[in-house]
Formats: sequence, structure tokens, C-alpha cells
Amino acid sequence: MGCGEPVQVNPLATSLVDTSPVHPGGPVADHMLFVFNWVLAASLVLGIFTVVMLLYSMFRFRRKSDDDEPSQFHGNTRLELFWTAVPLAVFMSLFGLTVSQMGFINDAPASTAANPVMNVTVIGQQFSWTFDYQGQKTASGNDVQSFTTLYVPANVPVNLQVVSTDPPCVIKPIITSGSPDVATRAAALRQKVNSGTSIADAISDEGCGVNHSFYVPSLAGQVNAIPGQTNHLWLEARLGHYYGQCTELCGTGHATMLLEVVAMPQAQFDKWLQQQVTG
Ligand SMILES: [Cu+2]
Repeated sequence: MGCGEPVQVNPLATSLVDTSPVHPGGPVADHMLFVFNWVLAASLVLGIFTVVMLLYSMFRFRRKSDDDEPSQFHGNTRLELFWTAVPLAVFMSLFGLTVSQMGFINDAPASTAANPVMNVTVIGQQFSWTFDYQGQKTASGNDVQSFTTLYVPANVPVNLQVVSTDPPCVIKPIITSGSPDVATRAAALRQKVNSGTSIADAISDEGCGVNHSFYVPSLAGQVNAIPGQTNHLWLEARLGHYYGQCTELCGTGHATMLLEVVAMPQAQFDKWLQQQVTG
């Protein structure tokens, strides 16, 4: 994108919407909120307990007059064991709680005939999101795609492969520059592309690339879209609209890289898909 070109404003940028992760819209977010609530509760209880004990000690053992020598203590084995064992037990409990939920949060359920999992490739690019519905071909033979809005059937697991196709940004300056080192790298890059490597992968090998980050707080965690790499995330949405955005500063149009997930009843989704397939 060149200087002076207007940034296309995503219409979602104009609406004020609920994107809170504490209003979960599906089971992945439910599990994450469960862990969050326990961590929050433990933090509050321990934080308040610590502050109360601190205030108590400050007032109880303070210097009461100019001549008064405050009470002096040195070492207390029982107390030291207590403040080592209790935090350790709390941390180990929270660690266990997190581990117990990680499998569910990280791994999409296996696709079966009774419970099929939908596969979608999420493509981040400056400055928009494209959703590619794998295995759903249009009349022209391309995969069905949607832009900015990801359409999903409600209560169906969706397995996302998150990629970035950025950037064709530096290929031109590298190739036209005169320095011998740059010329050698440009030749190697051209050779890679000629032998079948995608431009994004070849440039990514060169160490150039723009990351994006896919995040719909009400549905799941966040995952980076990295040039030359495929990252995974899964979500399942109850009926409704969920809003998200790119959370990796990726250039001048970063703030407009918003997205929406629309979860529809299965029949309505099938109808939408059919419309895309037949054009
Ligand atoms: Cu961004």
C-alpha cells in the first residue's frame, strides 16, 4: 500500500459493540472464563488477606511514642513454613486447573459423521481478513470465501487455520537495489518462487513479514497470523454476532482490521453456503 492511498474503513469500526471475554459466546470461551474466574477469586482472597495482615502488623506493632522501641522479631519457622506452603499450594492448584482446561481450549474436537467439524482458513493481510471455507467450491472452482465476516453454523466446532499472506512489501526494493548482497538475495528469492515456493513463504524466509493477530474475545483466545506459518485455533459459537479485531500492530490500516463472526442456525448457514456455491 502506497503513501497517500486512502485506507478503506471497515464499517464495523463505526459501531460500538460488546467484545468482552467475560460474556462468552461458546464453549471455548466458557472454559477460559472458568479458569479466569478461579484465578480472579484466588487473587482477590490472597490480595485482601495480605493487605489486612500488613495493615494489622503496621498498627499493632507500630512505635507508639518517641521513646518507644517497636517490637523486634527475628525469624519464625512456623510463619515462614506457612507463607511458603500456602502460596505454593495455591499456585499448584491454579496450575492444575489451567492444565485441566488446556486440552479442550487448544485442540479442536475430532470430526465425525455425527459431529462434523468445519474447516476454515483465516487469511490476514494488510488490512483485512478473508475467510476461506475449505472444500466448498464455487462454480468457478475456487473455494467459497467471505471478507470481514466469518459465517458459521451455530453450535458447530470450527477449526481455523490462521495464516498471513503478507507482504509483497519488500520484494520490489530488494530486486531493484544495486548492492551485490541484495542482488544475490534477490536472485535466490526469485529462484525459490520459480521452483514453486509461494511469494509469502519466500519473503518470510528472507526475514520480512507482517504479522496479524486473530482475536474474537467472546469466542476464543488469540492467535497470530504469521507469514510462512500456519497457526491453529478453534471456536464454536452460540447463535449471535461476535466481534473481533487484529491485535498485532500491522501498519497504517491496523485499526480498521475488524471482523465479525455470525453464527446462524444450520439451515440458514446451508442456504448461505449454497448461494455462494451457485454464485
Ligand atoms: Cu493489525
